[in-house]
Amino acid sequence: MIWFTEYWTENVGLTVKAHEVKRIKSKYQEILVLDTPEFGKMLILDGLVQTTERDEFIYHEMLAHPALVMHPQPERVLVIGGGDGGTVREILKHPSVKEVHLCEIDEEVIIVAEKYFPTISEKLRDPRVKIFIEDGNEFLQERKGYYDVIIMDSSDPVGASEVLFKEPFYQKVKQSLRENGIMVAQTESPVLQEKYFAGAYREIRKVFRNVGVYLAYVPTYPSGMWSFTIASDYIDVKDTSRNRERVKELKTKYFCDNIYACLFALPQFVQEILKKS
Ligand code: SPD
Repeated sequence: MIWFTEYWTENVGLTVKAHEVKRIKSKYQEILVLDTPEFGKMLILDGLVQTTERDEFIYHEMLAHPALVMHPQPERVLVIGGGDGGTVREILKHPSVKEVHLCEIDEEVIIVAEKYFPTISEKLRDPRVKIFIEDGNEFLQERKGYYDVIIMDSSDPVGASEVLFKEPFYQKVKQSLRENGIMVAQTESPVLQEKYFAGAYREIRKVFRNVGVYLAYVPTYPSGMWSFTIASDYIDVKDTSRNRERVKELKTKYFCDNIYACLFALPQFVQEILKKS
């Protein structure tokens, strides 16, 4: 057994007692798989928890479903990052989806996910899924006006992922959407990463006409309070009276019609951060 700590700031972190299952150095990062009593297996990239068997459904459902429900008929979906496959699994619960492209820079993440996280990666080989091992920023150059929904399932905005939180990248995302297109991104914790959270919101607002922020509780992410930012030029993404009947048809464990109905109910302090950003 070892003790592993993810440092959320210089002063606080998440510490778990675990068996080390696998540790490898890929071309891009250190990939660590731990097995823990409370959270099951955990996938950790460069010291940062990406997903755990116990709470992954919360993040993946909340990242994928709101945008897919709001879109009138999502057929072509792109995931940038998300090599563990959890977001792809959720996307495929929407019967209108015909094609999912997954653009993951690090093939080793997919290999590790398929070996150690079968319940998360189970849909990666579905015939509707095409995997591209590429840099998301470069991948979008070639995909003008193609997607109905683009989902940024990136890691935190440090190192290679930093560019995925900036205006030029969101411009490319916008150009890659077709009419009625919607994008959604994971945008960090308003409690412990206010700078990144507010920064992402500011950059997305420079590019898209309609922008909304919503939250979910993800126990193994910094502070537990996690944010998602959804945006579209065509669709009023804050109108959660849209397509509510489709929510009831989804088999989910966290996302549900009540959560959808008040998706944009934000605590006062989060509203204040957004107002001043
Ligand atoms: N601090 C953790 C942020 C991780 C966001 N991406 C996770 C990828 C899981 N599919």
